[in-house]
Amino acid sequence: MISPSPSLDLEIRKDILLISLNRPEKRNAFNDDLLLSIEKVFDATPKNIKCIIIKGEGKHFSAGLDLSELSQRDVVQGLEHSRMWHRILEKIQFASAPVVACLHGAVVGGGLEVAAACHIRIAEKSTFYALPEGQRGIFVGGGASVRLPKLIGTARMTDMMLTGRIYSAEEGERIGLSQYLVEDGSGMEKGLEIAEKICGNAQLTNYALTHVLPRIEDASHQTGLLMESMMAAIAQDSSEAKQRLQDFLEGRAKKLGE
Ligand code: 1HE
Repeated sequence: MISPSPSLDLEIRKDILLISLNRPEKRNAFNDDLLLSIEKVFDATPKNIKCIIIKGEGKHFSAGLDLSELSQRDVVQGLEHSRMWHRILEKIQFASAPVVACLHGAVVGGGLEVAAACHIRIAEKSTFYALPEGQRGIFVGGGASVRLPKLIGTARMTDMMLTGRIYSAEEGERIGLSQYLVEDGSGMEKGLEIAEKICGNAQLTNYALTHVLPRIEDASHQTGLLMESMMAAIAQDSSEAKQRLQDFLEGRAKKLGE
């Protein structure tokens, strides 16, 4: 797969697609070129890819929105720009394969919004999280007000923006910003380990987790339960599920945690 921009490095390792934000001189701040390039990659992800990893080159994952592109926009352009972020981050959240974010250094503003659209977040100890929008006199525009409260609660997001509070990697793991906390320099190793596990799952299970579970979360209690039953029935009817259950019953399945 050829990268649409020098600001984005792509590498395919077997069935894993590695995406590197490559604008370290601007701390991987998202200008429109970088964001639209990400969209092109998610629109054209090869069918054989079973997991996607996103990471940042240099000392930081991302400094968020490229503020140099912000100042000249009027209201309509601002609305369209935020909706563009929504469109593209939806493509990350509802990608054809689960997305793992390997985080380090700054994960701030739009960088945190991109991370929140991913399914698994692995944070190296250097990671820190902030929403400087509050201090810059603006508001989040890349979906944080919908995705972040689901991870950390509305009260914590409100505090981050009202006070400029910065969460460390350790705190971030405790409150739910990342699922994993690893030593500096070992994020990619952990990312690949997690990606291998994801690749080993039945495709339909991964689909249920990344496409159906978030819809169930947004549905009413009763609708969610019905959606769960329907997904469960579809999943158990697949030939892959039947084979996996057979393998377990005949002692061929891996033990839990293997
Ligand atoms: C940038 C950006 C950026 C760095 N847009 N150019 N995000 C922020 O408010 C965070 C702003 N950035 C920072 O607080 C810091 O850069 C960091 C803590 C992330 C890193 O610090 P440091 O000391 O390593 O780097 P630096 O010296 O601050 O920046 C290096 C260069 O990157 C410098 O440019 P240069 O030409 O002077 O070398 C910076 O101007 C540039 N740079 N961050 C543009 N964000 C969908 S809405 C989302 C809304 C938001 O994301 S708002 C939050 C924006």
